[in-house]
Amino acid sequence: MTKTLLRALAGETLPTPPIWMMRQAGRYLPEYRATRAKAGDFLSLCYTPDLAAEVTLQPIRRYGFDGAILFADILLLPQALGADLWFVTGEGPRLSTLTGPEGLGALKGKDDIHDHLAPVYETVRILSGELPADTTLIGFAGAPWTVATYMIAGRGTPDQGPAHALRQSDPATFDALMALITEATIEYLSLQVQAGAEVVKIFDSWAGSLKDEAFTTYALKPARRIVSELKRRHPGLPVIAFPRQAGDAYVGFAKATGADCLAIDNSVSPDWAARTLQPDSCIQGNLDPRHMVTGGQPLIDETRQIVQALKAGPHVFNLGHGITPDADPDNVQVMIDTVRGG
Ligand code: 1CP
Repeated sequence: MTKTLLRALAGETLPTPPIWMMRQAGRYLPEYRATRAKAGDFLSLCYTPDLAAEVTLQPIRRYGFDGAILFADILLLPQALGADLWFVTGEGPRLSTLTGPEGLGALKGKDDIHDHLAPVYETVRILSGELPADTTLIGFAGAPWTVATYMIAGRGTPDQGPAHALRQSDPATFDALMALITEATIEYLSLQVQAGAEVVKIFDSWAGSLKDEAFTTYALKPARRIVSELKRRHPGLPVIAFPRQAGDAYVGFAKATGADCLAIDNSVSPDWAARTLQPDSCIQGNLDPRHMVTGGQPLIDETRQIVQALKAGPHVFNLGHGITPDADPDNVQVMIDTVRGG
């Protein structure tokens, strides 16, 4: 196995960690903005395989990242299940809201999503033929809880209030929605793998608002179900789990779910992660994305500190969350040079 990202995910400790970056295809890159303008809008970009493949490749050409993440969005799956989805410029995604059993009953079944998602699988196929031989192709989906928060509220929410309210007021509807998303996610990721994705990542961006038992029920258990079924269907498939802002609940998460790699956000210290989490799995992370905006010596110092802290075990260098549109593309190069050159 020559691909460094696959080696790290298989548990190998490498002299230099492989690197990729969440939202590496995005608005901070002028070439992304140009292709997005050509597509017209964000969803057309996601559903036009040639253009989605093009923006996936842009950061690989510019920086030579070790991983390429499929360009798509976690909200395409709810749309394939029948939710309305649109993006409001300058504000973000909007969906129809799901408030009770009628909304749930109107959704499609887990196996009825593939016609809608066919362009995504086509993007994966194009990429698997076009990526450099040493670049690993990463597929992804949102975790059920995070996807449910958007389907219920119809938008991003600071505290996931509507989803918490529904799980308390109508647990039957909420649990059935979680089960549908979980099973549809398995089908979706499985077809990404068949199309050529070599790794899959499960983004639970809002896992941090689940505590104790709720975390176990709505973050850990669905991840365990998805990982075990995917590995049953695709033996040896590496999985990265990202229960963002999980804090103490990061401990044991990789073991309990079967994930090969735990992605951590930048609220936890890499030294703590090395001691507490890395004995169980590869660790991905966790530079504060603000450094991509501010740059300078603090960027170099913190990058070195993370590499140093995690160098005794398997590590994939990444940010703790997505790079933001106001980032300076030159700072990304500084980060990469620091990781690779010391
Ligand atoms: O061009 C634009 O205006 C769109 C900005 C953008 C981009 C570049 C959105 C809208 N989605 C994406 C692509 C995307 N989204 C990728 C592609 C690959 C890459 O990383 O390069 C991935 C993996 C995602 C995942 C995603 N979408 C997540 C999980 C990760 C995270 O950031 O926490 C979430 C929560 C979303 C929903 C979403 N899509 C877009 C926005 C602005 C949001 C967040 C909305 C909100 O909560 O208000």
